[in-house]
Amino acid sequence: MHHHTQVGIIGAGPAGLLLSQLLTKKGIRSVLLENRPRARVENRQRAGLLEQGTVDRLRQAGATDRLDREGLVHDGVILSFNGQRHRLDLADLTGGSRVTIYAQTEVVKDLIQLRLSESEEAIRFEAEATAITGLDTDRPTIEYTQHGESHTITCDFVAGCDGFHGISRQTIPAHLTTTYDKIYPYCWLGILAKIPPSTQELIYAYHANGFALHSMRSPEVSRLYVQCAPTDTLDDWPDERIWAELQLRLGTQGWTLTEGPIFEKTITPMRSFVSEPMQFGRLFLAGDSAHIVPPTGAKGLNMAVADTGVLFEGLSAWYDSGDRTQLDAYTDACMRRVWRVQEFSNFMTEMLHQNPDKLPFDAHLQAARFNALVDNRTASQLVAKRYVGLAH
Ligand code: FAS
Ligand code: PHB
Repeated sequence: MHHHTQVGIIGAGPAGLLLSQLLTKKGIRSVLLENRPRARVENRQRAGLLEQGTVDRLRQAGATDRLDREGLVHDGVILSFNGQRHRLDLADLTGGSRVTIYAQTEVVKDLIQLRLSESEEAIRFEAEATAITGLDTDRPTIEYTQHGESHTITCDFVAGCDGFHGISRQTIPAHLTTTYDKIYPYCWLGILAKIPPSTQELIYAYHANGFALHSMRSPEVSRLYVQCAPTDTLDDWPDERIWAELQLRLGTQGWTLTEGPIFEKTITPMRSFVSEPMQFGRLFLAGDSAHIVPPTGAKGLNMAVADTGVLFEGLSAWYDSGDRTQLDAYTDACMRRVWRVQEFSNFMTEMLHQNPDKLPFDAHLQAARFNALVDNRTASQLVAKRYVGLAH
């Protein structure tokens, strides 16, 4: 079957869904192709922290009703170094900015609900984009398969929101692409546990045994992470070991972590990746299709939303007046922020994790970086502004 639309979007993650919703509110038609079933997309455990800019974009899309009711707004964050805790008062240090804890799964569910309530045809699930052609023309084509049948969509523009493993980035000719890749020698084991959080705010912990993070999803569900080896599997981490390491790494005088039933466990590799340019002809990449950051800085989802905002503004200008200036400058408009966020995510990651290859010198550097951050208000202000998404 053939279909024509204005913007063909590949990938129903946060980037693709938000772009589709923003375009629809602007009266610009789009079709969104997603190769996984709806349930799989809605239940994929990933990010949890939203910057104010992300909340603002979701509000512009009309997707914040539940977020306003259920999101947990945080004024501060706790950094722990071998059990010594230091609270960064985000609101004080940034002149009033905060972050919101609201799981990516819930953002995705809200956007899917919105899109399908407006049109059953808005999202095609189990529809895998297999090729993008005609990008050097004004009518590119997306080929896709769904339930064993082949289809095509022609459009004015293609938004490649298909994540790190999608086809969009691969469609840009290799000789025009430069990639930058850094793989860290450790991973995160993430769990969801049916227990009330043992802390009101997130705790990022440096410990000789390795990094740990205490986050949450609701007053009843805690989200926790421990650094593990890249060779580890879930079999290496029975519940008893997870709780023992979390107690040790997050622990401080007079505080214990509440333990309880773990109902989700995943191991996530840690990687920094950038692919330039983020566009080719009428194809524009947004989110993980163009870049990956280690989750220590809580930036992956927020960067995807920031790209989407830039792309939406550029498409709006083109449809309003035929002005292509913003679209032509899309990569440049995104890249400055992408590299600053890469630097922040790398800084937080290397300051807080145990690198198996590190020298005693490196351990002193980590301590010095941590102390410089917490002892100096100006340094604390800069880290706080970058954490909430102000200084990018
Ligand atoms: P996504 O990867 O979310 O979405 C891409 C979509 O495209 C997917 O649904 C995929 O199925 C679909 N797709 C791919 N190829 C396709 C094709 N050919 N045709 C059709 N559809 C196709 N970020 C944080 O800030 N904090 C975290 O704690 C955190 N944890 C993470 C854990 C894991 C395991 C992973 C992989 C990422 C994590 N991230 C985290 C980063 C994550 O949140 C991403 O930044 C975010 O999902 C990016 O959103 P999108 O760019 O929309 O890409
Ligand atoms: C989460 O809640 O999943 C989360 C929060 C902050 C991070 C990473 C993950 O830096």
